Amino acid sequence: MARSGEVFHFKILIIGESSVGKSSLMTRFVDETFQPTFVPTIGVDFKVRTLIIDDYQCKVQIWDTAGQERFRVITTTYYRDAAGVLIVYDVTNGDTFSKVRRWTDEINKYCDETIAKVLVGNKDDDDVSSNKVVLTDDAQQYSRQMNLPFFETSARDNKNVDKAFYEVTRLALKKRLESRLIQDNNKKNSKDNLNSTGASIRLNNSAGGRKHKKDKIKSSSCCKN
Ligand SMILES: Nc1nc2c(ncn2[C@@H]2O[C@H](COP(=O)(O)OP(=O)(O)O)[C@@H](O)[C@H]2O)c(=O)[nH]1
Ligand SMILES: [Mg+2]
Repeated sequence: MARSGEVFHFKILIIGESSVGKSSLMTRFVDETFQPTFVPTIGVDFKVRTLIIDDYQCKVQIWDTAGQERFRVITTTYYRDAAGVLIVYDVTNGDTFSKVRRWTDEINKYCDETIAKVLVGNKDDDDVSSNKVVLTDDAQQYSRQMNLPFFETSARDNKNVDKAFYEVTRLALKKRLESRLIQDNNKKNSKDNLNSTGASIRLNNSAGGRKHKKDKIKSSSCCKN
């Protein structure tokens, strides 16, 4: 049962180079399906899934690009009011990893600086071995430098997909609750109020809510900082 009946709404974005699997991650997470053939994304689209995180009910709108990333003309509407973002690269394509920095800069330009971010290396399939060119260690090192939680996923094999989405939502929820706490305290102007650095919300890490039938969560390839 969700706390207080309140529903928290979050807009979560998926960005990264074309063909890294952004649409596939969204479809895997929301519809539990995977489309092996390339279907170009047409029109800005979002899908909704409700998550329960530490008893808070979170309605997550997951936005997928309309394929504009190919032309680097993602509209500001896409970024507006986003609470979280998955920055995705393809572990079998080094060029997509080298563009992660550029996508991070893009987010910093258009989004609030408090936006929750996670780094996702997709196509880390069960049989990826020799095709994998972006090594886990290198991506992990980068994610530490950038202070980003990091997940290696496979939309095809349903590996760590739930974990990545839950983590970005958990971080967004934490930020929402903290800013609310600060606002409440400012309003009350109480003596023992918490200041912006002192306010802190603790949320459990465990993923709750609807369990997907085939979700395989491999913690070994999830590397949170
Ligand atoms: N092997 C493998 N292929 C994937 C995976 N995720 C997506 N793909 C394939 O990669 C291609 C591009 O995926 P898509 O989701 O359209 O990428 P987008 O352009 O970033 O939205 C499609 O052919 C997908 O079937 C994955 O985890 N493993
Ligand atoms: Mg797409």
